[in-house]
Amino acid sequence: MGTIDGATLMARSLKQQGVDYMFGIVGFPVFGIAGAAQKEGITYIGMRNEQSASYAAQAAGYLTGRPQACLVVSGPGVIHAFAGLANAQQNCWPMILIGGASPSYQTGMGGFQEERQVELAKPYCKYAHGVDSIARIPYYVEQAIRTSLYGRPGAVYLDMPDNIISGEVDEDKVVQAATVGEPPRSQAHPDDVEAALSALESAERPLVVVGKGMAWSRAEGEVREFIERTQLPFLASPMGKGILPDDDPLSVGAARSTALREADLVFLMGARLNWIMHFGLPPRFAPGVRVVQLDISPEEIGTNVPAEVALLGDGKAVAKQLNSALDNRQWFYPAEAPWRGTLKEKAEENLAAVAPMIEDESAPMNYYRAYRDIEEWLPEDAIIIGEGANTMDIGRTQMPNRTARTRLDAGTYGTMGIGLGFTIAAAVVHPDRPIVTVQGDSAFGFSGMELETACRYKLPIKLVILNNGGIGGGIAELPTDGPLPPFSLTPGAHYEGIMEAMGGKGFYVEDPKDLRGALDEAMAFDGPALVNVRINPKAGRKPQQFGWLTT
Ligand SMILES: Cc1ncc(C[n+]2csc(CCOP(=O)(O)OP(=O)(O)O)c2C)c(N)n1
Ligand SMILES: [Mg+2]
Repeated sequence: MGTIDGATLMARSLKQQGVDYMFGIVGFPVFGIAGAAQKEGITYIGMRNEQSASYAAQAAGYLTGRPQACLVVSGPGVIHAFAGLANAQQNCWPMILIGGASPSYQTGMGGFQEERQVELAKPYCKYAHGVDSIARIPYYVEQAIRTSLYGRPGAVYLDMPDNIISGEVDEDKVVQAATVGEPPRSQAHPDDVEAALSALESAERPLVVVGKGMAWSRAEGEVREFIERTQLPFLASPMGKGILPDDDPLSVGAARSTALREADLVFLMGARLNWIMHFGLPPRFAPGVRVVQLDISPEEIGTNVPAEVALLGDGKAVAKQLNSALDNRQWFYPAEAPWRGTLKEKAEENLAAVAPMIEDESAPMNYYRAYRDIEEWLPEDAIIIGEGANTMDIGRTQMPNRTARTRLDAGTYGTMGIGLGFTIAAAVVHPDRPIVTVQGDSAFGFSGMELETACRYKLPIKLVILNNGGIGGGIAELPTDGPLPPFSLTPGAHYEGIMEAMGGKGFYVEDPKDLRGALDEAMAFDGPALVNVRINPKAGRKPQQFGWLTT
């Protein structure tokens, strides 16, 4: 038997554990790992910034159902990638970050790009470890992947010193590891399943909140059956969109605030009562709202509002239990319940409130007018990435999702910068599907240079920038004197020129009548395309009863 080097062993171990994609930036000391990964059949995508690489790895993890890898150099490379670790952790998405490290025999000497990486990674992930032996690489990879995937998914970190990467070991000394199987699917206690259904039956104004936990557990079939059978009104969380189609008649997305505020019982299906759901507290929820909570993580149960019934377990398995238990009940929420009328009325009122903006043909256009064309243009099976403030929030309501895991956005952490990383990951994982990204002009700036990556790999992504010349609100033109407002960005900046310069196709639109044509041309183009749309700097969301962070 011969010898094997650490880089090859790392790549082989990752492949064994179902890692098919690696996003990263090479340099000292990780060159060898990227090359070895390609030899082992892992698709390697070289990015332009580690933040984007780390965002790409977690989106690929969410989309494939297995942790995917991010590979970065020591010191600053690892520090940049922490952005992705933290984001993955908050989103409960799996990923494995592999950081190069200074040789272990130089620890503490002030080595090139030396940093206390394991220590610093710890708060942002489920598991962080230094690899201290070449022979045990498969062991560490198995432990990291299993930890990332099992229970509530999250980020993990492995630290790979230079001497471990480039060192060699006799093949017969390698400590082999088992392949991590699919996560075991835990079930809720049958008494709790019955109690949950009884609670729902007893509610006057029930509301189901469908979160991305159900998307992660691939529970779309079971959730659809549950809603069909119970006829309960439901609301999707931002990335829970598509588990049921947004245009399902039982969706109350168009009456979100009323649904949350007036429900007497909320059934959380893989959704959390964090800031996105206004903590489950007044004034956004009724005081004393009853909560039935399905979650994979015991620590999540009761967060901010005590749960009347806890369904602790895997989303898909528990939804199946609920459906089986319904066989003995023959119950569904009645069609004539007044609650349905309240929600329908409010939804119609909200739709009427935005109708004039949707129809407004003035230039530069408002967000709703822009989204009218975007929505009509969006292919049915597109994966949609949204990023920005107004751009993302309005896009959430104006761009429908009809299948699970077709919406990726700034998520639980509210991170600007995920845009191109998520887009590239979606395009790499789903080469068969249209990938459409709608970003604000500020959001685009955080990861814009990844356009080069998209062009280099010939990924036919379609980017739309809603360009209002600023963060949240914009400016119409740069002031000739006085300080620039802190939120300002260059009005009418020609971001489409960056796409052209990298080899893609760019379009600039000022008048709403030109938008659809540009979108169609972008879609027809066989490669990456960007449509830069001038938006009225004063445009915003429809008037809201509560600010977006009102608790
Ligand atoms: C990493 C990070 N930095 C800063 C912010 C603060 N922030 C929230 S939204 C946003 C950009 C909003 O502007 P834009 O993308 O142009 O969308 P618009 O609302 O103008 O349509 C920023 C900078 C953030 N959420 N994340
Ligand atoms: Mg903007």
